[in-house]
Amino acid sequence: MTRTQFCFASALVCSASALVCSASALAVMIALPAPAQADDTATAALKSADGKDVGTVMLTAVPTGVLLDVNVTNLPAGTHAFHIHETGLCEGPDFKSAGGHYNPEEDKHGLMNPAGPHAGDMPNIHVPANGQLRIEVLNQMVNLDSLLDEEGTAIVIHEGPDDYKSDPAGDAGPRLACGVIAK
Ligand SMILES: [Cu+2]
Ligand SMILES: [Zn+2]
Repeated sequence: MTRTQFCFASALVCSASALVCSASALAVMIALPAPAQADDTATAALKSADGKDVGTVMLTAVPTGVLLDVNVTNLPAGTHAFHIHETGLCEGPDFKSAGGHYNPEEDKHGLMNPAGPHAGDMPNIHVPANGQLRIEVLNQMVNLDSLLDEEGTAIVIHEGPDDYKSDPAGDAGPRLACGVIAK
């Protein structure tokens, strides 16, 4: 749409042939600065079971997968499983609506499972006593376009740690926080 609109705009001023018009529209687009919300990023706003804001995850498409910039606040101290789940729906308080782990290849669960892992399996996060943590995680098993498909996907943080081997969910306990991955 944007390109078409540019084409009309420059057609008004240049009154040249359609071919020249397309060429100048392209030149205008190249000269524009990148938009604030680029096509290669997404965000998940994390909410706790009682609906409080507990942080954000910024996702950026990179050549080998997706880089997640995780910024959590007000979470209980300790080691928590950190996953991408298969459905973009976070209904508290149990967040079961987010479904199982994101697993398009139909593998078994666990970073240490010879028959795994799920694409949505990621290392545990370790939240310090003040409840705040910022870390960056590279997931090379996913790409951003697939995470944003029709069903969507969600980031889920669990009460306990992922043991990296118990199928289907690492024995990580209840879901503490959830955030839909969205543009
Ligand atoms: Cu999970
Ligand atoms: Zn898993």
